[in-house]
Amino acid sequence: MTSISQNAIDILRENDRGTYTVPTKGLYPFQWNWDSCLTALGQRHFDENRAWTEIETLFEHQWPCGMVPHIVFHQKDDGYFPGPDIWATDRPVPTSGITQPAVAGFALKRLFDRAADPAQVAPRAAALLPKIAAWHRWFFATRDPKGEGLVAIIHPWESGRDNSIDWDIPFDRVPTDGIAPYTRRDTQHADPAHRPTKAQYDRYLWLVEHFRALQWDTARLHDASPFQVVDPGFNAILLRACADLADLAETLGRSDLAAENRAFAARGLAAMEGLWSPDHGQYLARDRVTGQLIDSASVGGLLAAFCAIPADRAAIIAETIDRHATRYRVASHPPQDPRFDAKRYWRGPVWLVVNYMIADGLARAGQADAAARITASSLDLIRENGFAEYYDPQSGEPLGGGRFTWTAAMVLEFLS
Ligand code: 9YW
Repeated sequence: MTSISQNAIDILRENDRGTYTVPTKGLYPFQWNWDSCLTALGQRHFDENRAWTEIETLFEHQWPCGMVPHIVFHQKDDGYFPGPDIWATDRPVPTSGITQPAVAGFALKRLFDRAADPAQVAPRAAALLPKIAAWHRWFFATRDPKGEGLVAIIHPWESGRDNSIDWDIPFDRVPTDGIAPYTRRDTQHADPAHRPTKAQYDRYLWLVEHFRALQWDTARLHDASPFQVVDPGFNAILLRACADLADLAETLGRSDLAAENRAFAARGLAAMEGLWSPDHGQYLARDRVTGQLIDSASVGGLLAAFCAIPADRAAIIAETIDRHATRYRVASHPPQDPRFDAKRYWRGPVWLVVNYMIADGLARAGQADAAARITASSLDLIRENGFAEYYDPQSGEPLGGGRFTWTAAMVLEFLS
């Protein structure tokens, strides 16, 4: 019998396109930002050199302003919508015009710390360091214009949790009039009942067309967007990346970048307190347009444990995960909420990448048992149901794309 680690390696090799890895064949034929950074963590277990290349390739497509786009369209492929013609960002190699969770700083530090020979990879780390620092600088300059310490996403796709219940209220404000007719491709690869709705796609597209009309001038898009949301999960990833990048910068003799990123992390952590909900026992997203916290206890507020939140908050998050009590943890939305939908993408299903980051954060915060329960549950899910894109948290049914890259990468991490 083939071991799950060998299966995971086979999937990572199968989806490898030489210098970048596709999330899965057919459904997602390009390079996605946070997928790649997490994929590198899996690749390091069998090919360290290849893992570094994955992140280096992504940063070759960083925009001059510092933004790292959420998709790099390396090759033509009509199997995905919206493709490069819709984005029309006018980049040498086409990319999308929005970003994704900034997990690169965390991934870089982990690759460096766990390298077989850190001295040998130090030059590669030193070359990536200022690029990641420029991305972080871009975030705070363009997505936190009032200096609150936390950044906003301006499109649900940026969160990586596309159709989360968190976005329902602010997303209602996005109009749909005037969008060009389009044909979705995701619903041709996967069950439409497990994907975002047409009403959501219309709004995704309206925002893309709106930003395109502003020539993708990233300095203007935040204020011009009717959708501005401060997501605790997205910010936790960025703040963890800032703290990790600061440590690495110190080690590599870049005390300027260390100081800058430490300051981002400290200010952001203080501001995270404003997102805490004692009633829900977790953090919540804030609608920046209205200033209101959004009453949606999704996994984004549990993912906050990935950054250095206070230990008592991490303990409460561990209890909240237990209280939601799905057979497979961690559901992207708790079944106790009537809006929960066990099979629809980010409105209920379990995603292994999120599990990995929550478990990592809880372990660091002294919640070793809670972290171990997430790891064990994640590996059960794979042994029983294979390497899917996401899973029903109650039945474990595999959903979305199959032979999925970042799921495979996380398995190698969970097993290590
Ligand atoms: C899309 C690739 C991406 C992930 C996102 C996930 C989904 C669909 O797939 O997005 O069309 O971009 O929501 O987090 O990066 O795996």
